[in-house]
Amino acid sequence: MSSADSKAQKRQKFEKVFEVIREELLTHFNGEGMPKEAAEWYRQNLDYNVPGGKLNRGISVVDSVEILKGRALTDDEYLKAAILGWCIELLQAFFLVSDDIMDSSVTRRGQPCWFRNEKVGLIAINDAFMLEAAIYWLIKKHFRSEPYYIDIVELFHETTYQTEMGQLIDLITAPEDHVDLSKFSLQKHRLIVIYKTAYYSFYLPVALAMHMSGIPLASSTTPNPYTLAQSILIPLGEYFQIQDDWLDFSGTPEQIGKIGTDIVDNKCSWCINTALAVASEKQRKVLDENYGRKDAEAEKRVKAVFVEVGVKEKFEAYEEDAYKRIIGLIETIPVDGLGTDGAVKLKREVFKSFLDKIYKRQK
Ligand code: GPP
Ligand code: MG
Ligand code: MG
Ligand code: MG
Repeated sequence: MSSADSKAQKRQKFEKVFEVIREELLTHFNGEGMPKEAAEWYRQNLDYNVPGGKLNRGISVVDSVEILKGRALTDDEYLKAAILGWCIELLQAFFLVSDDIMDSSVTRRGQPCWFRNEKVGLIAINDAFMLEAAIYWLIKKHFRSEPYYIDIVELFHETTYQTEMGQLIDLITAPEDHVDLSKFSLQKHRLIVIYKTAYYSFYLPVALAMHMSGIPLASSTTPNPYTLAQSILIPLGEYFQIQDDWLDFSGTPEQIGKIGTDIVDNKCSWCINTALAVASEKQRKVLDENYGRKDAEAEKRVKAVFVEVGVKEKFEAYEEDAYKRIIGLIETIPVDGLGTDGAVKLKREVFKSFLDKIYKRQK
């Protein structure tokens, strides 16, 4: 069996669990006496917004539990890991439905953004809240009697808060009516992306897998395994969001499933920061006059400067360097793993497999 086949099978198996959680959520919803048309709405909200992405975050929970346990999972263990994986996908859906309204985006995963559907509009805000609420309902149903129940609930809450802090600074660094490129910097960019993306996309899946595998949060192991995991996963998340910024500029809508909006939205993205660092006076003037304007011609002029200053070459060099640097961080874990109080070893492979999922990604 080729690795592409096994990847597709893995995805299919994971997708089957979505059917399970969707039916659980709808059965409960109906049990509350909700009208049929409301149940139909909720089902469409779930189907439209939750399962259609790359599923890297969700599947990484399952992969990480398998690596940590060092064996194939029992059916019950698989189901539990996959449910936590789907809880991250629900969190992601909650963020994306909201983010697309805030970024005035047009498409997502190759279809109109949820709020762009005629019948939906701002009901999308409540739909996003329901996607979030579903997480805690599912965790309670499936994990209430586990010793790590409160740890994972707190982890979801804290990670959500961090992501909202990141979204706040992303938004206020990109005012719609006032372009001032002198306020951007790679330092500011770094803070934004660590908070808006890295915690929920990279630390959360691995930390959930660590809890499920029995690694205690208050571990006497030095370094603390959760702190060590974070020291690798936050740089990994930063690299991922720099890829996202790069693809926003360079990817076609067919390729990335969304129309890039960063230039028009005046975003403090990696591309503009990289261009600003090397632009000539003349190029800088073009950027000042055209960045963040709701105008397709202005956007084209900005893109032309990005090409001229070699943002592509700089991204490729960044990607190689990031990969090597993250491998170096992974190698701070002892070859045979970091022993923990839970007797489960934190292994390099957890991080390597996550890195391999995103290295040189094209979407
Ligand atoms: C990615 O930003 C960050 C998020 C999707 C987090 C949103 C957080 C909220 C609290 C709503 P992005 O706008 O670059 O993502 P994309 O390019 O996919 O629109
Ligand atoms: Mg955004
Ligand atoms: Mg966005
Ligand atoms: Mg983006």
